[in-house]
Amino acid sequence: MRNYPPEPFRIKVVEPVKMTSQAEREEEIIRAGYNTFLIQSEQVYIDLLTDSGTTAMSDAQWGAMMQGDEAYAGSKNFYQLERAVQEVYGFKYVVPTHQGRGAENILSRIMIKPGDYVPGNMYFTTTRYHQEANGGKFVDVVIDEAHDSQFDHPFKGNIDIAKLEMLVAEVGAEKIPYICLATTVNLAGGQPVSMQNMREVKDFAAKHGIKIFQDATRCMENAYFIKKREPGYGNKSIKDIVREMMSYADGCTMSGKKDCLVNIGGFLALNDTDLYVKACELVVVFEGMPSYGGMAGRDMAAMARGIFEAIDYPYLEHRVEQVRYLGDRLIAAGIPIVLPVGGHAVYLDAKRFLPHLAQDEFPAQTLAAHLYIESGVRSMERGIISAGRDENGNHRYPKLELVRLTIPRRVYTYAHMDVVADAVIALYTKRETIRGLRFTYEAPSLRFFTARFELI
Ligand code: PLI
Repeated sequence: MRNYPPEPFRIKVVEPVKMTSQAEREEEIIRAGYNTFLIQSEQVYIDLLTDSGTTAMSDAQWGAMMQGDEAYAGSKNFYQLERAVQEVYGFKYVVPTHQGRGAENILSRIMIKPGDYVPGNMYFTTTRYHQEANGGKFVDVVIDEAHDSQFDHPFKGNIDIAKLEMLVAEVGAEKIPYICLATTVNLAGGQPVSMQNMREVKDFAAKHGIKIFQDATRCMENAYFIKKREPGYGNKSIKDIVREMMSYADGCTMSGKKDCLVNIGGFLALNDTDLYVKACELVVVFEGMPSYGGMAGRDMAAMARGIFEAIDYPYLEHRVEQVRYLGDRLIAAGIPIVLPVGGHAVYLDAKRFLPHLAQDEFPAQTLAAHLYIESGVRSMERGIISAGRDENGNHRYPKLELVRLTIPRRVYTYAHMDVVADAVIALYTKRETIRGLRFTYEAPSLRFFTARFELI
């Protein structure tokens, strides 16, 4: 009996993928230095590296691409995008950027002074990079449960208000330019934040004169969980839920490559006129004119359309439940994964999958490499390598040592999910034979993208 929502679309264009042999994959992973970021995409059968920019666009979005107005200034597609953001997110001003980190760069530069503290519900790599590059210190204020892979909590992305209170008592509210509230929390496993928590954070911030900026990268998936799990929201539309979520913030950064259903693009949205003026001064330096940021007119057209498709309930239900389907298959086979299953990915708990490896033998990096060898499925390390080094040059040791199986939007079928589940289960049966890795090359920042390894 089917217990999952079927695809609310039919397939008009197909992209053939290569089926490789295990010998070919062994050769490729050595060439890639055991880093799945460095594998050539043509050598991948099912690509679960990321859901970022890997979305299948709709026929309407491709149609909109043909109507790109590539004027250097004042493109009609900018106004379409601006109206879409105003209508769905509810913010007044929109600054387009080439992707999410472009918006993070601008926000961090206009808001953060050296010596400031930026609390957030768990770090994200690029977000923290920009906060720290501008002299800020990231402080994790997510609830403790988020760091426990086995703790089943409906809103595991929530902020712990007591941690915020402690930070204010310690450093003073004037040292906290804003709270960075991610919806959903990627590195906790795609875990949502409840509306109740957003309200509490807003009350707290208002009391202390602190602003709130959402990292709204996966806000639609967060809205889906609110609708499903939070009392009082079952009959509300996704759009109404998103509007309410955003009403508790002063603005947001957005990676359009996720919940705007496009392959490239992002934006910074704001309500404050002075901040908007400052953001426009910086966007011309780093991205482009305020009416295109880092995007072509056709990309803005596709994003304007994608914003509306992303709040369509059948799309969103299929998207999130497809992820849950994969998670349920792994849970049934006894595979250690992060609970509950999040909105965009299933996360394997590498510490429990490979308990014979110490964390500085890089269990998650190792597991991702072996899953590729086993099956041609590409995944991503989200553990000690992603966490990087601290100011003293030591590894940060995150509690969560995870491999992310990230499901692109509208790209794969349930049969693909079965292939992935079978591959993970097969690998689990021979887990004891797997050896750890050591670095042969490590970049000074965001090392996970380019690091190279060899077998210990
Ligand atoms: O990849 P960008 O620059 O468009 O967006 C950066 C970014 C910001 N916040 C969050 C929560 C993200 O997940 C994010 C990008 N995520 C990537 C690339 C990922 O693979 O998860």
